[in-house]
Amino acid sequence: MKKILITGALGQIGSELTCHMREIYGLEQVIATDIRKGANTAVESGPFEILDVTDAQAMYDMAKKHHVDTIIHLAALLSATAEAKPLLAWNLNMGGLVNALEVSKELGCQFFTPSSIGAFGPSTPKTKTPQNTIQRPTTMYGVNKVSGELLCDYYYQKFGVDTRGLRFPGLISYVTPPGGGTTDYAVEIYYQAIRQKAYTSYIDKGTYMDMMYMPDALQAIICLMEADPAYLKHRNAYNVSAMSIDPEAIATSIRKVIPDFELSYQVDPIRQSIAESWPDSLDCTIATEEWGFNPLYDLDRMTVEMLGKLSEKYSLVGTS
Ligand code: VAH
Repeated sequence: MKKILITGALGQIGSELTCHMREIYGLEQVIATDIRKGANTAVESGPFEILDVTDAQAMYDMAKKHHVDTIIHLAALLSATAEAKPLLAWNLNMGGLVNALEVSKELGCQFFTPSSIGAFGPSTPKTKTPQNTIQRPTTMYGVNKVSGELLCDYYYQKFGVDTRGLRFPGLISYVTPPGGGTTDYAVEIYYQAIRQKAYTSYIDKGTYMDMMYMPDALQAIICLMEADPAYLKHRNAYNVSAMSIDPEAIATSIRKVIPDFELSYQVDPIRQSIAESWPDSLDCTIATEEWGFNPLYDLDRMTVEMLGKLSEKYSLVGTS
């Protein structure tokens, strides 16, 4: 029986992955942890503990106490916050990762942590970015993600830790908004669409980035972690994505549900420059070949569900 510890369980991925894994493996089989407690289904639906991932001993003691055999390490600062606080980002993103890898090595845990399209940089081929290509990111977040990919490979090759990872695109969900990301606009636009039928984007028209609806991201994590390791030639940092879109594409999709939705722009130069350093579209064929990656949501299907769920959530039923 799996016993899973999730760090960063109150974040955008963690809050949904915790509940998803509890449905699959059992409520008591998933220990949710985060730096602080909050009103969240991840806290209320099963075991929750406060954990600072920069405290190596605390992480080891908690994993041992709960007889954990799987660590899902999500605690990290995202790209925009990391760019504003680079040293804090290095200490948290890399310090937390090393601690989680060391605990996995000591206790023989299977290990997952996400990488990102942020692991690529301006010299990376921007269209249909290959699985194996140039990785010279120009952001602290990107440096963290490339370093993390290499560190996870090292712990597998040197110590035999069963490390696995995905290069996530921007993730879109209606449960827990992201914080401090460059792709957050693609979530905010849906919230503003149901509230005001208008949104002012900080990312410019024509700025394409990879995106994916959260249910596809959760399924990708489960599929990868359950995959036969004999087929995992790449193991860490698989390219995964469901769509390559810009703000105009999302607005066009929203107008199929809310015809009078209006999109305007007030570009944030910092997050715009981060976005421009990332690929426009990933090549995800390796993930499909090695473990069956197969996203189910395209832009319009995601839009219909996002607007419907957010309208229910904010009891605006029938307004969109
Ligand atoms: C960010 N949402 O914007 C994250 C993600 C691909 C982007 O890593 O920083």
